[in-house]
Amino acid sequence: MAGVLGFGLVGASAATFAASAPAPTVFTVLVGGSSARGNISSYNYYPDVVTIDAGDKVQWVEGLGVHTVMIGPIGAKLPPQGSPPALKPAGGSVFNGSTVESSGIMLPGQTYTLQFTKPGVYRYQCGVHPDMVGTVVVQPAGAALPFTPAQAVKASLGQMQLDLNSGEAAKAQALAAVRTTPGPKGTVVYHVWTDLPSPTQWTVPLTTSAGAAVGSAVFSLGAKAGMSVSVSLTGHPQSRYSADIQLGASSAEGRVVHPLAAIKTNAKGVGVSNTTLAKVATIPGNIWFVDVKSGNQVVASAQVNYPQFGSLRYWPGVLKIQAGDSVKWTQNDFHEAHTVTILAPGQSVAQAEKFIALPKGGNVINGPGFSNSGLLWKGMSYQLTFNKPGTYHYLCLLHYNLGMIGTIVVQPKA
Ligand SMILES: [Cu+2]
Repeated sequence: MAGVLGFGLVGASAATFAASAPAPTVFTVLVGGSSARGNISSYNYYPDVVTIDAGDKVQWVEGLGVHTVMIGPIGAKLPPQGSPPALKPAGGSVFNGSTVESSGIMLPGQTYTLQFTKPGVYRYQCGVHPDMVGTVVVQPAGAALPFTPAQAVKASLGQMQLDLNSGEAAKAQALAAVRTTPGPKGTVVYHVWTDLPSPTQWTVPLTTSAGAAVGSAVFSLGAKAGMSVSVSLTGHPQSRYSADIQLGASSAEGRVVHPLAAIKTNAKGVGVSNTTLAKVATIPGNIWFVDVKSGNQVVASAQVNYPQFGSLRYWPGVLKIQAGDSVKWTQNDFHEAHTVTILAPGQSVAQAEKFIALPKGGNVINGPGFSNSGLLWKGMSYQLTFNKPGTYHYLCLLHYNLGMIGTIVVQPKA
């Protein structure tokens, strides 16, 4: 498996693990994932929760993306994603629970290792990508571990595949049809997606601590900011259960971020609650837990394993239109920003990069020339009308070197 992924996995073997050698055990966490063809990326740490003992080390191994690892004291505010301090290395090689440690930008194949000395549940995040988070659970030294390093790697590859499969499904949806709407005077507006949309609905199973399935929680994103959460439960008849969304690695850490409506069960023990949360625009993955309680006791919980993927591509990458038609690009993914940039004849990418954040050139193209959307974040659009036949190549100034390029072929009006 290590050969297929292209990097060596470092960690104690199962044999040395069982012998509890004095040397610290090293757990590997894979950073980001990529599909075999390279056009789907996943924004996650694998495994998303790694459980170690005080004195053990975690080694993060960067895949094909550009990410960081930032960790600090429980509850501490870390530098905002994308800010200069979030991208720079900080600290050393030991995390004692009270410092801020930061890998800085990790390029493909790079590693970053921290030794953890203080028990606790520590959440960490990427300094580049929103909602890319992971958790290290540090148990007291010598405590029994749920997984050996080898078992953790095996579980992590399964998690990565789930994210990438979700991305492949979104890609199939992106390619299923040419999306058009009528433009003025009999012209056509073609819709190109930049990146891929994440699912707008996601279901997670509710289980007891013993693993028994007792219901589910369904998250649905509305067209505008806002989310509805529906929790279904089978419990005791004619009972009342409270429910909430917590932040953390497990209900043990639990800080409630969103209370949910109580669940009242019927004579058969079945109940459903529906809650609308205003202004929640994404479904965070691996940060949220849903807990269902009877009195103060947690009777069921669910980890919200929402898939975190994207694609540094335009969909479709090549499009044929007629002179007078328009193309409207819409950015789908919240993990990244992109640009739609057409270079002028003889203009270099380096020259164009000076205008990366500035829209330039208006919305009509009458021939070769520079045009730039500026940075497109999730939900933002950019529209160009092509009046002159020709072949127009364009690129994303942030990701062109990773293959984010597109072509519009403008044919004479029929
Ligand atoms: Cu881009």
